[in-house]
Amino acid sequence: MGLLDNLNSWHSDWSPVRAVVLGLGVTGFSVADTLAELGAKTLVVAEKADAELVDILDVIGVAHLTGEAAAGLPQRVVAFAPNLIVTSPGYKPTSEIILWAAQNNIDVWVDIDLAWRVRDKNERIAQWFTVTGTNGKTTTVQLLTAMLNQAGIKTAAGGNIGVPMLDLIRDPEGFDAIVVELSSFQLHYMGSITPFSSVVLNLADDHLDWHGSFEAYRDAKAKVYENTIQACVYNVMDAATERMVEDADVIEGARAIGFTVGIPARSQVGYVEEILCDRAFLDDRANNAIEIATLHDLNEIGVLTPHLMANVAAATAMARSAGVSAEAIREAIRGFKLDRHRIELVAEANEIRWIDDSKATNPHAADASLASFERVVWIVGGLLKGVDISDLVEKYRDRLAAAIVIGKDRQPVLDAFVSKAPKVLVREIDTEDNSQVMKLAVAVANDLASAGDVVLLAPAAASMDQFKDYADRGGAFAAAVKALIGGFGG
Ligand code: UMA
Repeated sequence: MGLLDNLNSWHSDWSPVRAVVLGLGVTGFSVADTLAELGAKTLVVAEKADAELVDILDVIGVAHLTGEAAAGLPQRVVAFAPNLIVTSPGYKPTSEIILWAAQNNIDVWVDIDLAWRVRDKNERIAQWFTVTGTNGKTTTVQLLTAMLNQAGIKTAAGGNIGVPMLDLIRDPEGFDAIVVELSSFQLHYMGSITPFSSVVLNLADDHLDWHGSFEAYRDAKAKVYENTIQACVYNVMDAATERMVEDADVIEGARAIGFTVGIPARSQVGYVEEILCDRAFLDDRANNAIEIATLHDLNEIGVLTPHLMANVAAATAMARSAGVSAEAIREAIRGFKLDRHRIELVAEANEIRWIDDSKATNPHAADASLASFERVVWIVGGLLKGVDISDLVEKYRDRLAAAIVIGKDRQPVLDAFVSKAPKVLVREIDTEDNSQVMKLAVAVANDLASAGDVVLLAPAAASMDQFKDYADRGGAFAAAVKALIGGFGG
């Protein structure tokens, strides 16, 4: 057995560990801080690093290498002779240090692996509920967290949602449950953990440039089901997720539970007309179902769309696997509000609805959004991350009143319209001034939209080419809409 195999507890002896930590964002900092506390020898390597975090590393006595010196495979890393590398999720598998680690049989972990091993820091050891998928992760994680808390199970949300897992593990009070949002990047590097219940919400192209291929992306996502104890929750409407469950090695007794926006079969959670029903977690599931909530309750959350219904059903299946009552789930749904920039109605005037779905950063998310409306003036484009948008353009061409193309590299999007939807009216926003992009796009949309249309910002692309992030992009849209037509009823 190697050194690392014995390191399964916060209370293990971590002093023989010589760890290189890659990256100094939220993940890298939480890892370096934890390793320092555990007594491991640590060297942080990050090209871009926040000066404030570097100062803290100096205070806690952690060595670091930043800027140019951190590029490629620094000699200092080789000389440090690490027996462990803990990478931030953003590092590509083709990064020089990662490749070097593989050649030299040095284990590469991500923060999730370290968090799993030291989860016994507190006497209160949380059960982990893992959530991944191309879209809907954050909403589902938040819903499930609310449902578990409503049932009196002290729960926090962590992982890709923005709170590093090691921060939760080191919380002085601890938690009964942690809902862990896992990105495909984290899953790619992640070793073995034992989640209580797990879910893959859906699977579509995203981050293909990072993973190298769709298969590699899918295989990363599928890891979320491995070693599940209680329930592997899959999407009945997405056969790929069911196949992942079939292929997974789970703990004996773990059940496969489906969720759907249609009528649930046995061992599924879904909808019978207006009612969210559980046909999985009751004895007489052959003949019966438990009523959980109504569409009226869901309507309280935000604009009622099929993917909101799917996310609620998935969270419900996960909560029911932990024995949460129908009442607690219903209360949690009634009290829940969607985050901003997720199919958010920002204004309605002259029978035109203006909807901000800036969070739709890939075609799959935009697909769910476009499917929700009859006739759309679509604001689309941005950083495509190696994903082809033409299928989406073809699928919705009959619903599009017009398309307004933003982004620095508009050509692939324009080409998709030429080849797949030549009849759709397309306008290009061509400006070097990023502060003008949304103003111009909204002005054009206002000219092209007619009564009954939805003007939909669902770019199917990341935002960083013209905006700080998706929130900034959505904010710019809402501000431009309000400046032009006023808020509701303007
Ligand atoms: N760095 C390099 N070289 C690289 C890559 C990164 O030097 O090739 C350095 C940067 O200079 C910086 C650090 O690494 O010092 C940043 O690391 P990171 O990009 O892994 O980001 P973190 O700040 O640690 O945040 C990560 C997630 N980011 C990514 O996966 C890109 C956050 O998800 C997550 O919330 C956080 O960990 C806590 O778990 C963000 C995200 O965009 C929201 N996720 C993607 C998505 O949801 O689609 C996967």
